[in-house]
Amino acid sequence: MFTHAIVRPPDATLTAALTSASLGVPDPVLAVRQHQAYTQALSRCQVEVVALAPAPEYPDGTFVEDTALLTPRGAVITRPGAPSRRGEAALNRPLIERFFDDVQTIESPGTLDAGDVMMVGDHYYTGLSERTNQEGARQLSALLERWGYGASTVPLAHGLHLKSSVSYLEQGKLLITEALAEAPAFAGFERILVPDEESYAANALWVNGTVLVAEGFPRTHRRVQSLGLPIIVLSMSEFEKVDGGLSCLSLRFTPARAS
Ligand code: CIR
Repeated sequence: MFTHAIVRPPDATLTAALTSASLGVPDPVLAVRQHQAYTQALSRCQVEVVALAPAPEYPDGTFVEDTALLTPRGAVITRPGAPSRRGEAALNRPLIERFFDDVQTIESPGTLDAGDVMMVGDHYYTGLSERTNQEGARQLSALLERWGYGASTVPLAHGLHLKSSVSYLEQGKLLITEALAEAPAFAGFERILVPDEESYAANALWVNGTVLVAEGFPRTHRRVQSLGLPIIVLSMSEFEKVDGGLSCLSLRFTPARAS
């Protein structure tokens, strides 16, 4: 369960965000509306939402997930793989320090986007991607193991981040693309397949028993609902244009402070 979420609303500079998609330029006004619906959905899931101020110097700044990994035992400030995003991690750090006593940092030459990190109970899977290198994953594993967690890596051949292709829905269930479904790391899970033509829908977000899903992917919606999980469908068109998904837009956590 999570009690809090950190978000940062998008602003006009979203049009300059990094992208590999060919879906056109995002409309920042519509993106702000979609983000408002997203924050309302988090609130409906019993999460207290804390909003960072917009950061026009960082066009990708709304994708706060990549800048930190927040665990029940401590926080890790990442070193994002895209040079244009590196300053976001330091920018977000002071807010994270308000909620965590133990705050660690990924150091150069390590790179890590937390969109590559999937929490499954006490174990963390880290995707090795264009953004997250071996050294970043090694540093993260060492920190997690110090906190008593398990850690392992998953080589990625497709998608921006690990969680572009797989989402943990709790109770041993993974929502996963056909391309990643046979990865040995995930052999022990119940795998709910996302059809190829709906692959964007693999980035869903379990929040306190409800699953946030992107609009326009009915087959995936039915598969999640058939697990007995309620869904909230959200319009994500403007974020999809810049490779962003539901998980990217927030950091979910429960504060870990002694007092
Ligand atoms: C980027 O390329 O970094 C952003 N345009 C999208 C980041 C998406 N983040 C995520 O999946 N966690």
